[in-house]
Amino acid sequence: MLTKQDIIKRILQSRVSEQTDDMVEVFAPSNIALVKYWGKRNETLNLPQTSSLSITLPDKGSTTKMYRVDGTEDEVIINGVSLSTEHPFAKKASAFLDFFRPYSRSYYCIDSTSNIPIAAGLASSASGFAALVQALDFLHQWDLSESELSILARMGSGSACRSLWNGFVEWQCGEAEDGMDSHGFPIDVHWPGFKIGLAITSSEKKSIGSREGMIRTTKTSPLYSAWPEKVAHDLVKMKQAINARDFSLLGEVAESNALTMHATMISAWPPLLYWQPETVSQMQLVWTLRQQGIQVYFTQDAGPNLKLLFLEENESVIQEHFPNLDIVSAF
Ligand code: 2P0
Repeated sequence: MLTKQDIIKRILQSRVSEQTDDMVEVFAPSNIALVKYWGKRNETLNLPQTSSLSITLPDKGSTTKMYRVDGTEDEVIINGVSLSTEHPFAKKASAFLDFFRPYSRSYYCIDSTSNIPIAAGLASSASGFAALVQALDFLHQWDLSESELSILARMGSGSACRSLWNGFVEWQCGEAEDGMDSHGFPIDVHWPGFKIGLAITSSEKKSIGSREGMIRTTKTSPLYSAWPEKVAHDLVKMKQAINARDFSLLGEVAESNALTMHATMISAWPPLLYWQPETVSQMQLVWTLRQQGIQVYFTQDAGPNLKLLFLEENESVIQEHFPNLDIVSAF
C-alpha cells in the first residue's frame, strides 16, 4: 500500500532546494462544490470514489505566512492565536509537514488567517492546505507544477486540490493507484454575474468532521451505492450547463446533487444530520422564491450553512429576503 511519504518522494526527489526565501505569504481561496466529493477509494492518499466540480470563492480563503524556525517543533498560529502543539489543527499541520521534512530539513512557523468561519462547512481546510503547499513550494523554490501542487494539497485535505485556481474546477478522480492523475483541472469558462451567497447561520465547529462522516456514510448508508452513478450523471449535466451558461440547469443539478449527498449522510448509522431548523427554513424560502420565478438555488456541505447560487440580476431581491447574506462574485 502506497503512503503519502512515497508520493511526496516521487514529486520532490528530483527537486533541489538551493536557496530559500526568509518568509513567504500566500493567499489560497476557498471553493464550494457544485457536484460533491463524498467518499474515498483510498483513505491514506485521499483518493475519491468519484470526480467532483467546484466554484472558487475568489476573495474568501486563507492567507498563510510561513518561515523556518530553529528547534524541533512547528509553531501554528491561526487567526492570531498561537496553538498548543496538542491542538488538533496544529497536530494535523505538523503531521503533514513531517512528510516534507526529509526534503526541507526544517521546522516552520505557519501563521494563517482565514476570512471564513473555520470548520462550519465552508471549506476552510481546503484553502488552508492549498495555501500551505504553495507556501512550502515558494519557501523552498521547488518550482512545482500546478498539478503537483494540487496532488500535494489533496493529500492534506481532499477538496484542497480544487483550491489552486479561480472559477470552475473539476477534480478528476483518476484511476492510478498512486493518485498522480487525481487532481484539479481548471475549466476555462468565464461567467460574469455569477454570485454565491453565504447564508451563515452557525460558525460553530461541527461535531463530526467530513473525514469521519465520509467513512461512516460509505460503510453504513444503504443509499451510498447509488451515489457514484448520480455523480457521473450530474457531472455531465453540470459541464453542459457551464459551457452553455445555462443557469437554471446548473442550479438544479447543484441542488439535487447536494440533497442526494445529504440523503446518504442521513441514512448512515449513526445518522449524520448537518441540518439545523434554520437550514430548513432557508431551503423553504429558496423554494418559495423559485415558485415566484426568481432563479435561486442552494447547495450545502458538511455543515448547517447554505450557499445560495444566483445571478447578479437577482441580487437585490435575494438580499431583501436574506438580509445577512455574504455575497461573493465568482468572477
Ligand atoms: C466537497 N466536502 O466536495 C465535499 C462536500 C464536504 C461535503 O470535500 O477528508 O475536508 O480532508 O479529504 O476535503 C470536505 O471534505 O475531506 C468536502 P478530507 P475534506 O467539498
